[in-house]
Amino acid sequence: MDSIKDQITNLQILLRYYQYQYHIMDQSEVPDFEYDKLIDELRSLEAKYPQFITVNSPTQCVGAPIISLNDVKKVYHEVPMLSLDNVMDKHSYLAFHKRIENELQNSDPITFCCELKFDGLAVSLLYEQGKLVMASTRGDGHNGENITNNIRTIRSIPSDLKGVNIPDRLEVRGEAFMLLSSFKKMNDEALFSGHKVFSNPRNAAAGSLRQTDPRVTIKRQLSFICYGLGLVEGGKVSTSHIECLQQFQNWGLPVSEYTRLCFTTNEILKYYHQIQVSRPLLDYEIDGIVIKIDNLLLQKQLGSITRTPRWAVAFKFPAQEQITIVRDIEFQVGRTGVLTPVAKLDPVHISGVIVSSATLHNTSALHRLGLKIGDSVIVRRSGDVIPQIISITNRSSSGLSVIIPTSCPACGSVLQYLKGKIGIRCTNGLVCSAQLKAALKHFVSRRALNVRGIGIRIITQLVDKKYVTTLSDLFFLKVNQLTEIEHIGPITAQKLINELEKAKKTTFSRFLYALGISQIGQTTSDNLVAYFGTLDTLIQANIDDLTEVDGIGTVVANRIRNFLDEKNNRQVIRILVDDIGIHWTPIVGSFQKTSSRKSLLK
Ligand code: D41
Repeated sequence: MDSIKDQITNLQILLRYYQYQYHIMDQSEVPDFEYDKLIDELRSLEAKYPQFITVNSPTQCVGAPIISLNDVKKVYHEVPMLSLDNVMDKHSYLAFHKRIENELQNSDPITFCCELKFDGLAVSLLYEQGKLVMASTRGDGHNGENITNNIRTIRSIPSDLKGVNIPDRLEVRGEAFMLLSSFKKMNDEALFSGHKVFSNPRNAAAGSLRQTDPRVTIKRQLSFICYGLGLVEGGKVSTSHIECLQQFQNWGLPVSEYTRLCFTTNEILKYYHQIQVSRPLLDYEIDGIVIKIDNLLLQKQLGSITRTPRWAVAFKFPAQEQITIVRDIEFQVGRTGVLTPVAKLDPVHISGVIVSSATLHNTSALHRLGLKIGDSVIVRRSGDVIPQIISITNRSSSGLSVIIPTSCPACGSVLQYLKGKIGIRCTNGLVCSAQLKAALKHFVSRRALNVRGIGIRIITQLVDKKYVTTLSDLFFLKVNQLTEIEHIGPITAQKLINELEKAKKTTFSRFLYALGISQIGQTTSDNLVAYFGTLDTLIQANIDDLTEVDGIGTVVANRIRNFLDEKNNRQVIRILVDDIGIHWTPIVGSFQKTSSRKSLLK
């Protein structure tokens, strides 16, 4: 009997520690599914041996323990903020559905409202006479923290509701989260200035909401989506969930455009699969869908068990994270010469794909994590992006330190240490074979010159055989050189040459983007083209002219100027345009250098 008690106590201690790491320190040491597994284990042990349940067992409080880093004010939730039960597969979902049908004993078919499950933080907004008076976190479901000042920095949350029939007191519940694009931007900036880098958007959103200085939060750009009601006094809302959401929208509150009504299990499963397919296209993280009974009266009839309503369930997507072991660390040289550490892993399956390598942001991330070869790590794969190492779960006692290269692993040249030691860079430019390969890959890519049939496999061999030493060499390739590449016969070789010929007709913006100037993406290229109109005008532009262009600051302006001032780059551009004949239809109606954008705006 003692060992059961120990087992329960150990699980309680471990889970409390994980909760603390997650909710207070904004770090996760275990993947979510591992945490869920442990809490389920504890729950079933406590169900069998209720004498060992303690009031502060992690199973007895939802979410964050009521301790916090700062002395923040507590807020009591008159209507408790419940959490959601999870199902992980179709079988368990169907069991939930059947149970509901049985319990309601309703002859009419039940309507369900299906929504996305945003991966952020549950927040409650209190409006009095249509004015936002309080915003709070969920905390343990009964007591949360007052985060009104930070919530006021979220642009999509109105401080005044508009429209008619607004109850005197209205509590709206929803999820605060960070867009993936904002997350990336924030982390890039943090890396540059040596600030804390967050491992995922959820932790970043949590960190932002817990900021004591709202001026920091405002820079973090959080988003919000409403998904439910809390308190309603002095007024009425609809008795249908989807109509409530519609009402929220009419009052100016943000709701998701993906919410749908479903009438059968087949429709619900179809929704689940459709959302799973769209998931990589979204600019935010979701970890599943939420299925709710639409009728609020039926919801009431079913009620809740301690922490979760009986009328709703979260149907989660399969885990995107796994634990594995780091076997080696290699350094890859990117297009701009920056070295990225790549961990070679014991292969693991993550959502249908075998993952055997993962990147770290940069060399400083390696130091920050203190990663050693032999350590166990959490690897995350989301969408089509390269898998990433999120954190270390277990440090190997005999772990080998990573040897940071002192010369470029591709060309052997001396390395430069970047500002704030955030990274290391090979400054050999296109003379470095790794940078040349990456530059060529970008040059021919779909959004650049779109040369079909040429990918990294062919590029690697062409560079290794020294048939291509600059971007322009691609266009001088002969059939007999191409046939020396594996799997290329004379017919394919001729086809590739034809494709290269076709690619010579392009647009100015594609050409500019294809050059691979650091920080010049498609949008910036479009803006540069719209502003300068011709290559000659752009080449002559000074820093002041460049900073007039939408989205270009002094850093990017200097990058462009440095690129254009480099003798080799000027020569490659000249060869590409004058000798090879890359051309585009001239742009009409651009702003041109003489007409300043600022004066146009006046
Ligand atoms: O998008 C979400 N994360 C989401 C969370 C959602 N779409 N709906 C939710 N509905 C509820 C109930 C049914 C309890 C009102 C939720 C949550 N709860 C929730 N999220 C975190 C705690 C509770």
